[in-house]
Amino acid sequence: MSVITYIGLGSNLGDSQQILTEAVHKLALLGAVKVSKLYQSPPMGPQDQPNYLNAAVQLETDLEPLALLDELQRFEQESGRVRLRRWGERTLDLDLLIYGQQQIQNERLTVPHMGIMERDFVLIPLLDLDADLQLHGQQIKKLSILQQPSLSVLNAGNWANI
Ligand code: PH2
Ligand code: MG
Ligand code: MG
Repeated sequence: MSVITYIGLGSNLGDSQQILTEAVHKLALLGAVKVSKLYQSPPMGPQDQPNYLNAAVQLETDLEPLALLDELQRFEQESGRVRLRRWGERTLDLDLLIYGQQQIQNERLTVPHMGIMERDFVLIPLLDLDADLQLHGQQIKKLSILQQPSLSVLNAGNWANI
């Protein structure tokens, strides 16, 4: 049975738009996808790193959570993933944000993804995909962090050509 999942995408090394486009095409092999706008956002964490490109994908898939995580990690590796330091620059980051209504906590995975509620570069792309999305019993669109967003829209169209 298929489940609605949400994946967060980020990149700030290499040709980030190309890298995120390829990631969306790979995600589309796992099920039906819907893609958010493409955003540019200032780095959270060390400030001596480039701005990020961020987006989110809604993926309807039959994969179980850990099988989906395996695929995401494979796609990160295939992109030539480089990750230099915690919160630091990386070629491709694919985070499993939401998996249906499930709460998951094990050594490999915490879902909903931790830190999600404090990150406008995650929340705003999610709202593109579902304006009424709820997290931890709260309407995302009502969160106060969204009143002063730090990110900007880079491409509001079909940037991933999907
Ligand atoms: N990801 C990080 C660290 N900092 N900052 C922004 N703006 N966007 C990200 O995706 C991001 C970050 C590590 O995953
Ligand atoms: Mg991340
Ligand atoms: Mg990650």
